[in-house]
Parts: sequence; C-alpha cells; structure tokens
Amino acid sequence: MGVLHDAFAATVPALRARRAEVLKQQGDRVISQVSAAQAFGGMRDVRALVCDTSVVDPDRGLIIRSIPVLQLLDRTPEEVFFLLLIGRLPLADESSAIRATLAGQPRVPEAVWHAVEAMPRDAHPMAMLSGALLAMEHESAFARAFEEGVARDDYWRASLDDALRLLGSLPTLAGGVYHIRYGRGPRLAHDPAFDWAENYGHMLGVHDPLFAAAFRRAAVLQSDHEGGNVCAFTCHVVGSVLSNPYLAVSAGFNGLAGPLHGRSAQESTQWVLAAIERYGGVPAKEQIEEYTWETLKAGRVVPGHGHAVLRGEDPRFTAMLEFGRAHFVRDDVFETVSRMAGVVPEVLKKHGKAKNPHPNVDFGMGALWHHFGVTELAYYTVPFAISLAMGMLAQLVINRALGSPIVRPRSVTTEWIRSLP
Ligand code: HAX
Repeated sequence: MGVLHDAFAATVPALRARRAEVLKQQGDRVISQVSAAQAFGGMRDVRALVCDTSVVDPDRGLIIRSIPVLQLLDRTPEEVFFLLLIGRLPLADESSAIRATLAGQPRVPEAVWHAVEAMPRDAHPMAMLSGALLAMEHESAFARAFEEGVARDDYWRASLDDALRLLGSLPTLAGGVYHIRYGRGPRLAHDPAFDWAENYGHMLGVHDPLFAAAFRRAAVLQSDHEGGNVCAFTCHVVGSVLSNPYLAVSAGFNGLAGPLHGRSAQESTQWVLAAIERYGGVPAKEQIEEYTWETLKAGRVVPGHGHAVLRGEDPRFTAMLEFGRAHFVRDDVFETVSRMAGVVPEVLKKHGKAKNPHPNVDFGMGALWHHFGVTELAYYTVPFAISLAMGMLAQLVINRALGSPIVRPRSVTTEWIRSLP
C-alpha cells in the first residue's frame, strides 16, 4: 500500500460521514433552478454537480482546496495531485514518495505503441493520446477487481491504483505520441530519476532545462477546473457507470479535444502566428485591433478568449504571461501574445457579445511550447490533457469512495416545453 492509498484511506470515513450528514440535513434544499433557456443553453450556471477538489470563482479564478492557484506556483504537479485528492498539501516525505511512485511506474506495453502507430499518419495527437489509453485499458486494476467481485466500499482502492499507473504513464504516452505523430525518431524511455515534468521534457526531446519549470507551472495551473468543464464532466459521467479510469479519462480527453475547449490552445497559436506572418513581425496595437475585428466580422470566435464561468481575468493566463516575461528574450510569439492581451479584450468589449473579454489559459500556453521548439500546433492540447488528468482522476477516486450514483438527468422535448401552461 502506497503513501497516497494510506493518506486517502485516512480521509474516507470523514468524507462518507460528511456526505451522509449534509444529505440528511440539507438534502431537500433547492440549490438551483433550471429555466427553459438554460436547458437549451448548455445548462450554463445550473448547479447540479458536487465537486470538492476545486472551485472556479467567476472573479478570482481557480481555487484548489481553498488555495488560490497563484499560491501554488512553487508546488510540483505531484504535490498538487496529492492536494486535489487528499485535501491538504503533502509533507516532505509524502511528497518524495508520490514523486517516486509516479516515476517508478512500469514501462508502457509495446502493444499500446503498436496501436498508436497503426493509426492514420494524420490522426490528431489528441486522438492518439486517447487511443493510447484505450489500448492500455486491459491493464485496469479496477476492471480486474470488479470482475473478482470486490466490495463496493473498496472500489476506490483499485481505482487509485489505476490513477497512479495512468498519471505516471501519461508523460511517456504524450512523449511517444509526439514522436510517432511527427516522425521525431525513436521514442525515448522514461527515466525513474526524473520527476513528472522532467520526464515529460526528456521524452519530448526538449533539452532546455527551463522546460521542466515551465511545464510544472503549466501542469499546476491546468490540473483541475471544478467539476462542470466538459472534460471533467464527461469523465465523471463515464466513470459514474463504473467504466474503469482508462475509459473515463479517455472520454474526458475526447471532450478536451474540441475547439471550444482544450483545442483552443492550438487555435489560439494558429491565430497568433497568422497575425505575425501577415504583419511581418509582432503586430502593432492598431494592427491587432484590425485583425481582431476581421475575425469577429467573419463570424468567428476569437480563440483563447472568453469563458463559460470566469468573468474576471484568468489568473492561469496571467501566471504564464509572468513566466514568459521573466524568462523569454526576443520571442515574437510570446511578445505578440503579451501585446494582444492588452488590446483584444478592448475590442471584444466593444463587440459586446462575449460575457468575458479576457484571454483564458489556452491563449498563453501555445507560446510556451513554441518557445521550447515544439512547433506542431496540433500537439498543444496534449500537455493540457495530461495536466487535467490529475483533476479528473482525483475526482473519480473520490466519487468511487463516496459511492456516487450514475449520472442520469432527464431530458424533455421541445414540444413539452412549448406546451407548458
Ligand atoms: N470571440 C467571439 N465571440 C465570443 C467569444 C470570443 N472569444 N466568446 C464568446 N463569444 C460569443 C459567443 O459565441 C456567444 O455568441 P452568440 O450569443 O451569438 O452565441 C456570446 O459571445 C455569449 O457567449 P458567452 O456566454 O460569453 O460564452 P459561452 O459560455 O457561451 O462560451 C466559450 C464560452 C469559452 C465557449 C466562448 O467564450 C468561446 O467560444 N471562446 C473561444 C474559444 C476558447 O477560448 N475556448 C477555451 C475556453 C477555456 C477552456 O475551456 N479551455 O479548455
């Protein structure tokens, strides 16, 4: 039994008792109402999920277990995974134990690589990553335990085994996808001496020592975003029918792959690079205004801007901007992102549609990867995905421990709504 199993086991009785007590005392409380407009409109603002790992405050942004994300920037992804799952930061020995557990996962089976290699050469890297999880699903400890008739109270244990195996393997899978998809030569093996972020840089083939610091920050910033984002919600719905964590996280990744969600990192950088090409370098303020209006007038969304929940600036974007300002010198892509951040919101405000005119985290991330020589834009959702897997897996394990039921809301017909008295 590892350190995370022990630490989580210690929280489970209190988790269960608290849920039972809240249900008993507040079970009849109405916490939300749903209008017909919300049912047609993507359930925006409907409170119908419970998620304790993090909260997205519309004005302050991401808060993980009561800690604003900007206060976690000197933490490693391993520590933040511990925080998400256990509800407190790890002690020093717990921190090194989780690092060693993730780094010490066995090799990814060759069959998984064969499956990814067999995909079409122009498959999207997110499809390859998701496919890799499906090909690895046969390893699921949860699926095996379920077959063997494990008691419901113990579902979380094998789910946590899977979570650790999966998280430890994700940098390898993501690095392997990069090599296979872009013909970057032989895949590199992971090195147990490295931490999670170092291993990812190593397996991507990025040699700049700054990469690990950049990815640590990016992974912490993107580790979770409460329970209602498409990725986490999809993972929760699929996991709620006891599909194993590989299937559930793969499903979440498929949601993240959409242009209005995580693929926005790819779209954003495409948009930024096209501006640089068109104006022959970092565009001036007036050129950015012209460029943004053209996008809007063409009926397109400005990528990397707006948010379904956030209304103030996204602290995750600000943190990446600070990182680039501190470390990057003469980087046109980063410079353009930075300059656009001061201009595009004003245009979006004048346009008057988007409820949030600010850049979101995806707008800045591509500039990071580009800086480190990862210039294949379609790849940019992959580092986001392996980061957000932390939140998805923590939520899944907690839900297994709580015995959360299947998600099954009712739908109604348009005619039913039309004929309401
Ligand atoms: N550019 C142009 N118009 C925008 C816009 C943008 N960036 N953001 C919102 N709008 C428009 C919407 O399309 C909508 O128009 P209609 O009424 O004509 O349908 C209107 O403004 C109101 O939308 P909203 O309520 O402010 O935003 P939604 O909750 O409906 O959508 C989105 C939120 C993130 C999907 C939206 O802002 C968007 O499409 N942004 C660009 C894509 C993007 O950056 N996605 C990533 C978001 C962060 C994330 O999840 N990362 O993974």
